[in-house]
Amino acid sequence: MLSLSQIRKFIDKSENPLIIFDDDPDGLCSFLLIKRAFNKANGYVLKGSPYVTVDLLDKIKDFYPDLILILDLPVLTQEFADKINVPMIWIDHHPPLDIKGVHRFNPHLIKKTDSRPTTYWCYKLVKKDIWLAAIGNIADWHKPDFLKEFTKKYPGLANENDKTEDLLFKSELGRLAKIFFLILKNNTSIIDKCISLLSRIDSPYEILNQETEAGKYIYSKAQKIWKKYDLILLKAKQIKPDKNLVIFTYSSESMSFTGEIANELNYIHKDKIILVGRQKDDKVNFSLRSEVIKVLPILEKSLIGLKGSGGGHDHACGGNIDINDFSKLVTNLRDNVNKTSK
Ligand SMILES: [Mn+2]
Repeated sequence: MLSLSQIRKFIDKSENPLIIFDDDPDGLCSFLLIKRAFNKANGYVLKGSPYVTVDLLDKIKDFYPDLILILDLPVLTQEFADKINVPMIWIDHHPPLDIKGVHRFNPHLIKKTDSRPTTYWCYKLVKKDIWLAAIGNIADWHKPDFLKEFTKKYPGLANENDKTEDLLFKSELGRLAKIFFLILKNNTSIIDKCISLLSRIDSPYEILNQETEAGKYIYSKAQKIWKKYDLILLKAKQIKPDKNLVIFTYSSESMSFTGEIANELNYIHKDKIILVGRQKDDKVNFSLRSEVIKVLPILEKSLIGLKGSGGGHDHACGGNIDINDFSKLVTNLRDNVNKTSK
């Protein structure tokens, strides 16, 4: 595994790095930290898929990178790595995959239980823009050890003694995390514009209080999605638990909110297992959450024999499944949860 100072040297030496990152606040903040600190790098947000595959090769060629960084993406295929002939660095905090030809940085490789977000490590790498670091960490459900320093520098945005979930759902810092989440649900040209504005913006107050043109633009693009999001959230909040499971499904062509809705339901139903599914065509994309039980191994077991796949973290994971197998998945989850909690 590379050290952070080795990664720094790679980026210093590079003239045209390309950063491929996940389309969530952790991915976005990780990218912004590096982009702003080194004052170089093109960014490519990987929308709607956690997989870095050969499908990306054509797009990558357009950037002529001499270094590729992959941030906060859980899966990279060996076939993809084999086709890349510039140095490649993969900074991530999902269960690590052993792919040849890529330099990895992953906290799991040092300590199995360490899954601090990608933004956490990118902040250690650059040591500046603590506000972006705080947003990425909180959005990924992690209260970072530098929160006190953040609250001193940016008063009024968070209370350092609050619990992680209260920071996420009740603080201004949490509102920023939501804004970052929402802007990434826009179309690519709007996302690109938001990213370029975020690469130069000076403070979080610009966005929250809409103090500048850039801040206003970013806020308005979040606001537009916020309304659609709240309609779905309202329905989700009305769902009553069925024993230890809370299951909510909705159908939407354009936008996936399953992860975020699942987080919000988890905040309301703290002792339950949350399953949120979005139907699209003949598939259901879903997110699974629980604080009380490790849902990732349960999901893996429950998917056996079904037309679907999944992955993620122990307490927050997700996947997709053929619509005809969805009810079977629910049954399997219920059975496996009961077996585990006995
Ligand atoms: Mn992450």
